[in-house]
This record gives sequence, C-alpha cells and structure tokens, in this order.
Amino acid sequence: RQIRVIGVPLDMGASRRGVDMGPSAMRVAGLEARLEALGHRVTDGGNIKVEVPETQAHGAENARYLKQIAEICTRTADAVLKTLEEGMTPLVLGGDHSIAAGSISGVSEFYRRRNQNIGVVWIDAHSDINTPETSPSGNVHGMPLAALLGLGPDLLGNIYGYAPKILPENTVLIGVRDIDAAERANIKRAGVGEVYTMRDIDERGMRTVIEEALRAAGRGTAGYHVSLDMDWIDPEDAPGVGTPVRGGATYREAHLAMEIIADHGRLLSFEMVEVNPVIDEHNRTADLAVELACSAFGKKIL
Ligand code: DIR
Ligand code: MN
Ligand code: MN
Ligand code: MN
Repeated sequence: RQIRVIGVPLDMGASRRGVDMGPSAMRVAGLEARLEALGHRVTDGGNIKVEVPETQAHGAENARYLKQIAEICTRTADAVLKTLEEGMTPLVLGGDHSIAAGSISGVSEFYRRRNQNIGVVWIDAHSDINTPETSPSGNVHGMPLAALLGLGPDLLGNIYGYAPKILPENTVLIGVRDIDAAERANIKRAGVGEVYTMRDIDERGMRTVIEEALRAAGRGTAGYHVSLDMDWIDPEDAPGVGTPVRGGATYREAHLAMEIIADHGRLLSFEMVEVNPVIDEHNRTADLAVELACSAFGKKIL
C-alpha cells in the first residue's frame, strides 16, 4: 500500500493534558521505517494545524473547545479526503479521540461521492457517544461517535454540511468497559449495530468477537475505518494513555485483532489516538501503537 501519515496534535478534547504529543511519540517510535520494512510506501503528510489551548477561550462548559475542535476536525477531514483521492491509505495519529469526527468524516465523504457507505470499527475502553447534554465531563473526546451518528453536537457532526456520516448497523464497538449511564441510552437511541464488551472478549475469545464485528462493519460497505483508542489495551501494557481503565485487552489479544483486520483486507483507513507521552514509561505505549499498526498493515510472525 501507499500510506500517508497525518498527525493531529490535539488535546483540547480531554481534561488531562499531553495527548497532543502523541503523533510525535509514535514517529519517534519509528512508525514510518517500520511500515516501510513491511513493503509499504510511506510518506509523512506532517501535522494538521492545531492552536495552542492556552491561547484559546474554551467556550461552553458542557463541550469545552467545541468550536476549535470542529475546525481542526474539518481540516483533518479535508486531509484524509485528499489522501484517499490521491490513492493512498490515511494513517491518522492523535491526539485525543475527538479527531475521529474529522478523520471519519473525510473517509465517509470520499465514499459518499462514490455512492458507498463505510463501516466503523471503534476499539476503545469507552463508547465516546455522549452529547453536550449527556456528558458528565464536558470533554469533547467523549462525543465523536455521537456526532458521527447524528446525535450531536452538530458543529462536530455536520462537517461537509450533512449528518449522519455513518450508519449504526455498520458501526461496531469493541473492548468497552467504561460506559456512562446516558451513553447506554445513546447507544440504544442511535441503534448501534454491535457492541462487544470486555466480557464478550473474555467469554467468547478475541478471534470470534473480531470476526463477527468485522462482518457487521463490512456488510454492504466499501470497507471500514478502524479507530484505535490505545486505552483499549490494559494499562499494564499501555500505561501512557489519557484515561487508563483496568481490565483491558492483553498484548496478544490486541495483536491478534490487528492481524485479523489485515487478513480481511478491507481496511480503508486507520487511526491511533490517546497516546500520552507525559505519563508513559519510556515511550512504550507509543511503541506498542506502532507495533499494532504494523500488525494491522500485514506484519506476520512467519
Ligand atoms: C467519559 C470518558 N465517558 C466522558 N470518556 C473518555 O468524559 O465522556 N475517555 N472518552 O477516554
Ligand atoms: Mn518514506
Ligand atoms: Mn476514545
Ligand atoms: Mn477511551
């Protein structure tokens, strides 16, 4: 494949600072060279312009920095759209998870112009389906999936002037273990197709879960975008994330999931978010993110 790396150094969507350094940490971990070693042609498109939070007014408390985040997401969407138009696969580096409202809008717009829908594989400890009305924190990184499914906030969901961007039946959640009460209601209201919690992975195994999830995301679509929040992985292996939650996927489970995604060959675009070098241990979370990207892009043991 031809892959273009796009960094989005944004941390305005979270309350803990530092995930704006995620793109740099993943580059330092050797992302480009390690993907090129697999035979891909990789170019770095640099970073999307992101304002320094200290220079900005945060606006309403129920969705802080929403206006700025929506603008940054629009720039991200345009960069992703352009990458696809040039025949390359976008590899987006966050930044907090609010950037997914941009990256997925870009992928969705590219395929909408070709009369096709896309699927979304959302891999995360959280469901990120709050709206400003339901959010207990006011952090926009807890809202991108709600925006993409058309629940709001409109500023984030209406990039390119329409919503929703994705169909609930082709949207799957994997690895969730920390969902707010109102998010449960939002999952139902939006009609999200398949939700695989950590319990499902425990009981049925990663292989079964990921196969089923990819089938749902891929049914009737051009393929799917994979949005990988590194807090999906257990904090033992991924300590450097914005909001660590105990009981996550193991190192092996995470690799297996990525290897199966590569086997299916229907990956349209990929993103890794919420890497926080400030609280990481010698960049090991960024290094793991790069390893997982390699598995998702076809690295095999043998
Ligand atoms: C919580 C935590 N559901 C919120 N969310 C996230 O603030 O909306 N942490 N995304 O990563
Ligand atoms: Mn290169
Ligand atoms: Mn997330
Ligand atoms: Mn998360």
